[in-house]
Amino acid sequence: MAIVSRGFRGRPSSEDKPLPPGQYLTQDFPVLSAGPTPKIDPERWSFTVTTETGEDTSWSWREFQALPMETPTVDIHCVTKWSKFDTTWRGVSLDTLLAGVDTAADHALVHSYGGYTTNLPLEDLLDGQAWLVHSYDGEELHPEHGGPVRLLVPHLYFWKSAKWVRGIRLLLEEEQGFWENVGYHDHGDPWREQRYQGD
Ligand SMILES: Nc1nc2c(c(=O)[nH]1)N[C@H]1C(S)=C(S)[C@@H](COP(=O)(O)O)O[C@H]1N2
Ligand SMILES: [Mo]
Repeated sequence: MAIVSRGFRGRPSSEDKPLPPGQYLTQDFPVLSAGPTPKIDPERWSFTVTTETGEDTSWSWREFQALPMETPTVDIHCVTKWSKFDTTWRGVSLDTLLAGVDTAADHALVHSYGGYTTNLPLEDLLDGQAWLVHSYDGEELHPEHGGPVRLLVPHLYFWKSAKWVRGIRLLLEEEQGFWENVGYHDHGDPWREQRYQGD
């Protein structure tokens, strides 16, 4: 029944949601990587949060897998103008990872295996807005999409969602990442179309 009435309306109801300015909707899942896909053995994978005082908190693969998991369904928006609705992921909330971390920082610089970095305000990683995800659409995250683990910050342009994530540095003063350093925005809110520095 739902399919018949949806058919009469001509398109699935999810496409009635607004898109951020300048974006178009895509059904496929483009791969955008600034370099080669690194090979990462989960046995040797770890994730480390480093505070502004140099205090490290690390999780091995096994420790990460034992954390409480969530299954967010979210819309994603790439600065190259594609958006994808209702993507489903599985992973650990940054609230869980940062709960025991003592910091006065306002900024975060995310680091990936392979050398990619991206910066964002620390508050954009908190309050149910960001996850470290290991699955996409019910399957293990494919290496080209950031497996074994990527950051997911869907309310910001997708370049902030670092693939092959290995750690986050918490900073009192902002340090720019790979794209921000060549002119992309430090915050990157798609609804405010913050594509480039100065937007
Ligand atoms: N480590 C790493 N993470 C990255 C990138 C990258 O080049 N390296 N590209 C970013 C950009 S610009 C986008 S749009 C998304 C693309 O993710 P996808 O390839 O899974 O679509 O990853 C982001 N995370
Ligand atoms: Mo992107």
